[in-house]
Amino acid sequence: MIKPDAVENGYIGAILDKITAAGFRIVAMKYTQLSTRDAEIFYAIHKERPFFGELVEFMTRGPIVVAILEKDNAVDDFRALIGATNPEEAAEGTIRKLYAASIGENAVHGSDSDENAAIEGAFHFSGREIY
Ligand code: FUP
Repeated sequence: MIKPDAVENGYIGAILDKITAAGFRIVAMKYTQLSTRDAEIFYAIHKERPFFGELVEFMTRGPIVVAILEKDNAVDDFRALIGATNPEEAAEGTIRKLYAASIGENAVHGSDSDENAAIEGAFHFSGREIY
């Protein structure tokens, strides 16, 4: 996901450029906005965390870009491309270092395992939208 902060700041094109330049193939993509219920379900794993309310508020405040990406070793390589959750700790040249302002508003989301990638892909897309 390209999150609301990055969309508001006009970084959709720059972020997609870095993603495709790094060798990822886009197999599904859409511009959409999460409802409160969508965000609560997507981030259910963080339900008990103190930042959950702010996270849901942030993720629903404007449109986002969602995509399914394909590549060998995609989960690890994408997490390397986006950098640490906290942009202050993200390596130079990573998407979060370049385009994110804070840990709460950190520009992009990447799945943390193949299993969660499949779950998250199915959350956003029907089979007919995946190419
Ligand atoms: P990541 O896998 O890097 O997206 O990070 P997490 O799954 O740990 O966190 C998901 C989202 O929760 C982050 F993108 C932003 C939010 N978060 C906070 O706002 N504060 C924190 O301390 C940790 C996460």
